[in-house]
Amino acid sequence: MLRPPVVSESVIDGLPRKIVHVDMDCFYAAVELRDRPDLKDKPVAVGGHPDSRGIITTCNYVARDFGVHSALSTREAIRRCPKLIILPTRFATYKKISRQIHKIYREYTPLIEPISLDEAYLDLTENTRFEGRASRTAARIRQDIFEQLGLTASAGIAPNKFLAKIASDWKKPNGQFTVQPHEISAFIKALPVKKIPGVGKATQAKMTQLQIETCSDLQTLSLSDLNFYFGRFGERLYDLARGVDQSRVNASRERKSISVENTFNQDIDTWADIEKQIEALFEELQIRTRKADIPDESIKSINVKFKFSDFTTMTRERSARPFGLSDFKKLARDNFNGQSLRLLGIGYKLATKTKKPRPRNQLTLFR
Ligand code: TTP
Ligand code: MG
Repeated sequence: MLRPPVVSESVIDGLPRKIVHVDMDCFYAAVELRDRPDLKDKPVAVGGHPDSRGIITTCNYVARDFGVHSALSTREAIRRCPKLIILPTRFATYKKISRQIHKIYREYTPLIEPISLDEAYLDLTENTRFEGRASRTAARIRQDIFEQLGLTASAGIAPNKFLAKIASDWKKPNGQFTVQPHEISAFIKALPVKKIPGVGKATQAKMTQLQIETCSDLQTLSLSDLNFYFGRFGERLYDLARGVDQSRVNASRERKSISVENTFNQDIDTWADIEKQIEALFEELQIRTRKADIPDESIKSINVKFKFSDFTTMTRERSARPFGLSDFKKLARDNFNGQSLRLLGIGYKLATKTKKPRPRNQLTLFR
């Protein structure tokens, strides 16, 4: 298979880049604890009520020691940690604080790509503070956030977005980690494949079957092997396994859709299997949607994607509300024709903010 040679360092237009990924520490819980310092050493979660089938959005590190985590049902969280204190979510407050965090970022660079309320990529390639040293600058940004907002953040600094994102998790909470260009090769070899964004449970299971645990193992597969086992994701895996990611920090990104999909180890062809898959995918879609802070009103339609064993693809969409689990099931059921499937996906299309065209020349109004 023909493919351009891999660029060993993350270079775009001949320039090595300096990317920082900032991720706030237990964001919603940290905001709540800022107002309730008396609860600091107690297990605290933010989320819904146990009686109303609520779920935990996040919790502090004390609660994490009990096995409480994001997306767990509140009922189960209380079972694991009976003394858990559950505070209600205050989205408007988190949004306001997120805007304040972005104001700090803008003092350092205009190139900011928000991922969720608490997570963003910054491109510091052109930054001249601290002699252009991105690690020192990232430390300063974290310090500003702490001094101005009383919240801690972690950061990853690397020549590309993929490595920066992984690195921000390395010294969490309240820490940072830098991957220098010459360290990429060693860093990536030891990296467990489950740390690669996009490698979910199904891909991970397939990799375990192939005895692939680290990116070093993944590097032994050829591009055609990767295509064979992982479909279109194979090409991306080829790059990521080598620490290569050419994607740019996109400051004007507007999300147009959100979707999740699963390629099966073995094709499925019964409605019962498809239904089970839709249930699992729906749960994942809910988590992703909540984390990206997408309000229900901005969902325009739902869609279901089938990829058949002959690799042909069919997508079906429905724009009539409601957009719940049973609606995804119905859309799939109405379009499933018994052909075996190698992949199933579901997603939402989102309304985008339409920019009103500005009048070309205001003066003409007064003529
Ligand atoms: P994360 O950055 O994933 O988690 P976190 O900031 O709480 O903790 P960490 O220190 O590990 O980064 O998510 C950011 C916020 O998004 C989190 O505070 C709450 C919200 N969220 C949900 O509402 N549902 C979810 O399933 C997840 C994962 C997060
Ligand atoms: Mg976070």
